[in-house]
Amino acid sequence: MTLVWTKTYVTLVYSRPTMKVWIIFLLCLAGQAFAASVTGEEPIADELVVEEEELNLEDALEEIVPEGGNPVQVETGEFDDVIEIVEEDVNAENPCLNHHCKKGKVCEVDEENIPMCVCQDPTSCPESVGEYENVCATDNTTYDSSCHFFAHKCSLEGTKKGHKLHLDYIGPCKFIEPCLDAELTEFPLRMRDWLKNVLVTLYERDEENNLLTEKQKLRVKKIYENEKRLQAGDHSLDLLAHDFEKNYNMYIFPVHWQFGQLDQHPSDRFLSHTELSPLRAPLIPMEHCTTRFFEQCDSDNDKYIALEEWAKCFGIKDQDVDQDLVI
Ligand SMILES: [Ca+2]
Ligand SMILES: [Ca+2]
Repeated sequence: MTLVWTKTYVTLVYSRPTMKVWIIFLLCLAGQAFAASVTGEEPIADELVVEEEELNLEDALEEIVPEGGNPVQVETGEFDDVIEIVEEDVNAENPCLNHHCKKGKVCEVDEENIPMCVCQDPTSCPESVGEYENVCATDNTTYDSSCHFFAHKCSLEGTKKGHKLHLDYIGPCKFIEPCLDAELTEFPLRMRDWLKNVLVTLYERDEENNLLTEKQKLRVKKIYENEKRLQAGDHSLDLLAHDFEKNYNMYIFPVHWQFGQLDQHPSDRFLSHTELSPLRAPLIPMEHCTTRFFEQCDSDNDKYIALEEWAKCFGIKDQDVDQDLVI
C-alpha cells in the first residue's frame, strides 16, 4: 500500500489535428503516483506510454501552452460540444471561411450562399491511426476518434438518446473494475496531493514560462515553501492522511485552482459534464474510481458539480470554501 510520489511528469500529447484534443496530461500521475497502484498493479506510466510522444513537462508546456495560459485548461474547448460561435462573414466568396461550427458539425452553404452548420458525415473524419485516438462513449461504444463520436452525436441531435450521449473516456472501451468503498475513500486523498504537486511544479518552472498568474503565484509560494520542508520520498497512505491533517491549509488553494481551470464554459461556479471532461476523460481508464468519485461529488444529483460540492469532495471544510480563491 505504498504510493510512489516521484515527480516524473508524463505528458501525453494527442497531436493529430482531428483530435486537437489535448490532453495534456499533466496527469503526471504524479509520476506513477496518482494512479499508482494501491493494489499492486503496474504503475500507470507504463500504460501511458503508447506510441505517442512522451515529452517532459517543460518541453510540452513550451509547445502547447500559449503564453500566459495554463496547461490544465488548454484546449478544453475540444470537449465543449455546446458552444457555437458564428463570426461575421468577411469573405464573400467563401461564406464558410469564418463560420465556425461546434464539434460534430461542418459548414455548408445553402442555395442562397448562406453558411450553415450541418452534421458532419463520420466517413469524412480523418482515419484514426491508433488506439490512442479511440474514445469510449457513455453508450459503451468505441468510436474511432472524437471526430467520429461527435459526428454520431450530432446525428442524434434533438433525441433523448443524443442528449444523454457523452464522451466518457479516452481510448477504446474496456472493462473498468468496480471501485471499492475503501478505494473511493483514498481517491480524493491522492488526487488533492497530486493537484498540489502539479501546482508546485508549475511554480518551480514558472520563471520563464509564465504558467501561473501573479495572483496564483502568491498563493502557491507558501505551499511551495511548505512542500520543501516535507521530506521527499515514499509516503504511505497513512502518512498522507496524517500529512493532510497537518498540512490541511496547503490543499485549500490547489482544490479551488483546479475547479477554476475547469469552470470555463461558462464560468459560473458549476461544472458540467462537458467541463469536467478534460480531467475525467483521460483519467477514467487509469483510475477506476474516477466515475464513482465524480458521481458522488454531485451530492444533490443535479448533474452539475458546484464549487461547494467539489470542495467537499476533497475534504475542504465549509468555512474554507472561498469563491475568491477560484483564480
Ligand atoms: Ca461552469
Ligand atoms: Ca450538484
